[in-house]
Amino acid sequence: MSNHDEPDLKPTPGARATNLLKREDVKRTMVFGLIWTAIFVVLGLYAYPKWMPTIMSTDMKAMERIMIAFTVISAPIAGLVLGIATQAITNRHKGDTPPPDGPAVRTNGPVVIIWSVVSGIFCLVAVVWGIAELNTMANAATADAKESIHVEVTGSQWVWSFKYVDQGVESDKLILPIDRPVEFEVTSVDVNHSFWPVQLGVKVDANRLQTTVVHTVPNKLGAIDIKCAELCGLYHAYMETSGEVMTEENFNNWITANGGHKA
Ligand SMILES: [Cu+2]
Repeated sequence: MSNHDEPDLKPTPGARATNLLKREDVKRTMVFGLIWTAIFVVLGLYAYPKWMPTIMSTDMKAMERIMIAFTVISAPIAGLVLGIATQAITNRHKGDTPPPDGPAVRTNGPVVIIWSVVSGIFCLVAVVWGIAELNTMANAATADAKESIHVEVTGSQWVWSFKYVDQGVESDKLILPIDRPVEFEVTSVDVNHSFWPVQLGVKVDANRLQTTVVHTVPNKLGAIDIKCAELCGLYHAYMETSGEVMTEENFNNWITANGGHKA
């Protein structure tokens, strides 16, 4: 459809990007995207901390920080996807003939470069943050190794059991003294499970013939929920038990009441 005066040149990628931003539907998509982004940022900063389980260890505090930060970081991505969806839903084509497709975004150099670089940076942040956090936890475990309580945790379809090696007590409840490091040595007698004392902010696989170790320090009195975080069969969802973080004195009383001895 070119006329004699204007040569029919393809627009450059830069011009295509600028033209894209001038389109009415693109502007609306961006406004919707910004609104969704703002909603997720508010959710991450204010709602998540309220919805999270009680924080009963520094590990759980670190988990909260990560969840909040990752929610805020990924808010623009969710915003973009939901922005496009909202625009599509609120601006449906009416009539019989569908309009022709626009040019594919994958051939738009600047857009492809921006989104590759931005998602690359997001992934790098996630990886580096994760490694740093793991390192912090490993260092704490090493530093606390001598004074830790050792609890052997065994998963089986579909119950948890806890053995206090040094105290000579076995229990189906996880009882821990406050402010004392604990080392969980986790295994399974059948299929793979995952040991998850929710409020302590740690989670580790429970595998047959293997012992996986995880360390934490409970720093708040109260109830703990213990769940299985690995689909392990029919009653996986019911593989729960309760626990409690109590004072050192109450813990020792509980140990002796169950036939154990102070270690
Ligand atoms: Cu399970």
